[in-house]
Amino acid sequence: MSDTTLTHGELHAIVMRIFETGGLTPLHAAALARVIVAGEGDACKSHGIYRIEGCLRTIKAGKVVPDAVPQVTSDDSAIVRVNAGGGFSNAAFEAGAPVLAERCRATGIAAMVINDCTHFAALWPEIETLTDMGLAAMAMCPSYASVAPSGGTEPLMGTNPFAFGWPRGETNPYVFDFATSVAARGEIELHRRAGTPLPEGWAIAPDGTSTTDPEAALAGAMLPFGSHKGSAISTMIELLAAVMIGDLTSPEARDALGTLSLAPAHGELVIVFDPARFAAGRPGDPMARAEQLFGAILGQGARLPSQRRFKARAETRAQGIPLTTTEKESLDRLLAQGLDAV
Ligand code: NDP
Ligand code: PYC
Repeated sequence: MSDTTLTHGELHAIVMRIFETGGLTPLHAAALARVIVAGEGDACKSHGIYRIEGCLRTIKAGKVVPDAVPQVTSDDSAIVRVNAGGGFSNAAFEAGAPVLAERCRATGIAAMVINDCTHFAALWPEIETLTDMGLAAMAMCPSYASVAPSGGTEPLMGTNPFAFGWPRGETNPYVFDFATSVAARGEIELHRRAGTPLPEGWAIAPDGTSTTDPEAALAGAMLPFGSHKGSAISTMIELLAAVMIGDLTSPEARDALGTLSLAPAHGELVIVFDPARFAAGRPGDPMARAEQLFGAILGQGARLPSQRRFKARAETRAQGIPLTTTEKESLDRLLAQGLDAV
């Protein structure tokens, strides 16, 4: 049972004011508020309002440029570059997305490289921006070293999120978005705050033994999902979205930041595809064929990824976003005290 209910617009206004009070320019305050309200509104608590304090701490520590202006460069190739200038990734993505879509329309496939950004967000808001334009999309980024490779015992990879989306016209898109660790680090932090144990198999303690204690997990290492398979996908992300784009790998991002309690700085890679261009000259409509596949999945009683989120979104748009008294008091405190609150 919630104690307060806010509309998406009301929560956006509060979160934006918190970030402006914290020193972000309106460009960044608005972009951060959009992804945080999207997370809270879609019941993705690990990337909702709980992230505000971490962003403010990162600003206070001088680890992000609060008034950075993203620089977009493109030519007639498929690669669009956005230099975030040390600012948060969200405004950089928003600046580059229309150019990325234009390049994809021209070439059938295009990639956006975001460099020198501070990154804390879920990837699905970006993916949905692109599926709304009728494009298939994938996004990935490193994080900071907190996950041991399968068979190892020391943090090396990040929680390295990977997201994909397929457009479905007027229907909500097909979207998945997950950490390549068993769970996002934010989930472990939420267990720590709630005083609840972790499920088995999420993490190892500093001595390398399996643990369900969130404190020991945060001090030790998280584990990749699907053992060697998740470990390999996470390694691919380090290669494509760090090494290949000339930006920091997860161990480099951790060393540059010197802590895991602030938001890390590194790069991000987004790739978009125009399904009609790829299917040109081949039998069948790719959109209709995709619908057959989704129908077959649902026909077995399985659900599509993001269905839970879309249901939560419909509910919070109709009834407001539920917040506990503690959460509302925390927002009030952050608004009143700004950076002094963290
Ligand atoms: P989850 O494990 O909660 O969910 C992963 C995906 O699987 C979601 O798309 C989810 O859809 C879907 N899903 C879950 N259960 C089922 C099911 N039974 N059938 C079909 N689909 C299902 O995500 P994570 O905890 O791994 O990641 C959470 C967020 O953390 C992501 O948004 C990610 O981008 C973010 N993150 C960001 C990082 C960063 O550095 N910026 C680092 C790591 C993570 P649904 O939501 O509808 O349940
Ligand atoms: O939840 O793992 C996570 C995470 C790390 C950086 C941003 N989110």
